[in-house]
Amino acid sequence: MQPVEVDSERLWQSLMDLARIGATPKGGVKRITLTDPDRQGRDLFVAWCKAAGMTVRVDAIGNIFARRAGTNAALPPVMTGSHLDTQPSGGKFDGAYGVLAGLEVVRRLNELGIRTQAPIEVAAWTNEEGSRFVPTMMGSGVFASVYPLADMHNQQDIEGIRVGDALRQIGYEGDAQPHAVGAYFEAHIEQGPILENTQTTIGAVLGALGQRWFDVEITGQDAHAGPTPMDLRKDALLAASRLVVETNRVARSYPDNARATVGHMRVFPNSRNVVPGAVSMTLDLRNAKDDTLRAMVDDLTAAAKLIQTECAVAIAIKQVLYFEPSHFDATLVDSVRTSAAALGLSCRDIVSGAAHDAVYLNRVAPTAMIFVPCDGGLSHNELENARPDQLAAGASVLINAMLAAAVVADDAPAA
Ligand code: HGY
Ligand code: MN
Ligand code: MN
Repeated sequence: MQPVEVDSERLWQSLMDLARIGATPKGGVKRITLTDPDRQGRDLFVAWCKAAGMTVRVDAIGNIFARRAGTNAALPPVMTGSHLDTQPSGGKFDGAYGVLAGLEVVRRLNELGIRTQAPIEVAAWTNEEGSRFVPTMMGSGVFASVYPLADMHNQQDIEGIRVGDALRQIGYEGDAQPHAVGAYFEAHIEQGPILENTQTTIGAVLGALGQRWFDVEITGQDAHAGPTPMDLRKDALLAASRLVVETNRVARSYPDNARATVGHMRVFPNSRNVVPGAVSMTLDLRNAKDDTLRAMVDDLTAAAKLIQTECAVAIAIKQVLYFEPSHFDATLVDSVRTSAAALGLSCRDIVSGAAHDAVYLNRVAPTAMIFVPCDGGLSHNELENARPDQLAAGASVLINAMLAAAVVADDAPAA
């Protein structure tokens, strides 16, 4: 069968239509998980899926499953998808691309009258970003039995709102039960510079870095900024600042794609003429090798102990997330390469610095990802951008890889 290509304009238009929901002034998107903009994005996706003749189910953590029937309902679906939630200053494509590329696969199969033996399913996973509620990839984590549902319903945001309550608030607490998955593919922008810098259109993703996230509480003593001598201070922000520098040092001194980030910090009492008495901050450490990741953590923990002594503060470090480096299914990764070649697209192997729902689907089904470039490798930024032709190329690789996995029931004439 000739390789199938998707409708580039229709995919682009759907991305732009969805991006209007939660649009931000600089051209980004803010659809924080389980807020009303997230609900609106979900509703639009569900409406589009129903218009494409799909049946839609929602599970108890809000994951959406849109299914196109196959000729053999006994077969587990070949699934694709990603997430509709975004970072607070997110872009139009992170997550949305993978969900709408999946929808475009179904729209295109409908158009061409191609039937598959296995059902085709498109998923929109709840709270992939982990920005409002920890952990990241929460919905796919529940689906893959990494996290107990009840625990996730009880997770709270910084205002003390529970996931379960927020889910009910937007009307997305469903009752669909976990189900088998025959294969899972996820299309995503790379969110880094490699594909663009090497003029490559498709990334065949081998796996993703392991991650360890920590919450850090630093306790010193609020004091007056004038009369308090420098050597008597218990300055929590000074300690935090030194920990930020050490975090950066650790990432720069370890191999295997080491990454370390302090992305969130709150200073108390946050008043210009008070020595900060407390700081809450986050640590995000990543590495391609589990033992190197462990060594990074040990190094940073030792540095924190020294800072604690020298700054006369208390530093409490609590791990809130851990998953080891993941390796995707070799056969499916090869089907990505084969589909790219059949379409005449440049393709290279790549390891994902970001985590994706595919990391957890990889625990319950053969899994692979398809990357496409994004401008300047920029993501988690309102200026995130990607080219329509490359987004369509990735979706065309997706449709052909999925057809191979789902097995075409009959060779309907291509339109
Ligand atoms: O942080 C990540 O890797 C993903 O964007 N949640
Ligand atoms: Mn993403
Ligand atoms: Mn993201």
